[in-house]
Amino acid sequence: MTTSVPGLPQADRCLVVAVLNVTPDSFSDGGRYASTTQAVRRGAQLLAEGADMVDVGGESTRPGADRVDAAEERRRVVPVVAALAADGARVTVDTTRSEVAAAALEAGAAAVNDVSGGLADPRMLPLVARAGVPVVLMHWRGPSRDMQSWARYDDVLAEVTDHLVGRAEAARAAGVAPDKVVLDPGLGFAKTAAHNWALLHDLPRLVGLGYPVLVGASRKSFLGDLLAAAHRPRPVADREDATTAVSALAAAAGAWAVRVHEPRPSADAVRVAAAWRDRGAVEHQAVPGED
Ligand code: PMM
Repeated sequence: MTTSVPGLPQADRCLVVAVLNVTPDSFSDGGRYASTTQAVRRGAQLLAEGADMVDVGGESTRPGADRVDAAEERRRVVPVVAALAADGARVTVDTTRSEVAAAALEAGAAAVNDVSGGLADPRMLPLVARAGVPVVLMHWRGPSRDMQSWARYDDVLAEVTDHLVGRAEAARAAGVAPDKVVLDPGLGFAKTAAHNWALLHDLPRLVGLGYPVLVGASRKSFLGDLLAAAHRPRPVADREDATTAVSALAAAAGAWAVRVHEPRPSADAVRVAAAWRDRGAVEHQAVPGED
């Protein structure tokens, strides 16, 4: 059984959320989709390539990134959300600011993806509760500028799990419906490669909490480190196959969704995982004359 979240696409498999960063400086696609027209075109392409949802962000969260001001973030995100939502796309907004989230919801976003899990802005969870939309709560220890200095844990799974359960309780206390809470271990956010791998290894335990779980591993530096050659990390653009492998394994471990930059290979991977689980019973269409 695959968990489903009201108001978001339903499928009997892990969903694919495609990243659309409308920023000049995100770590893997920064600067490529900085204009509204380019970003909307890319969003349509992401959906055509198998994304179930598009996650639009206007502020880079790469390690070391400085913050943009709220008006600029809104200016980047809102027209893109509005255009994609008007075309029927399911759009989430990747922001830690309630005023940006409110404007994006007004423009047609279906959910909020808050990498701070509601900690950065005390108005975020009440806003989400009032709007009645789902929210992704990610494990977070502070702003991106110096987050890697907080990558210290005695027991990373226990600490991340306790933190996320606390954030889910905070969301429920603010009035968010329990079935609209999605949890995310926050790979790469105040975490070393070893922390990320430990969390992925124990993903079934996070899934076992009973909340839908989103996994965002796409192109992150722990994959570059894993595939390093001659002490050089694998370049960002060449981490796609590893990202696809994580998508397949995360789906097999029960993730509700994976957040990726290139949806096509992950869309295939999550279908393979579902067919494996269900002995080929889902989404398999026999084509006469083909094996
Ligand atoms: N990672 C990034 C940004 N937003 N949101 C969620 N829920 N989970 C993540 O892992 C996550 C995120 C950073 O990656 P990007 O700069 O490529 O978007």
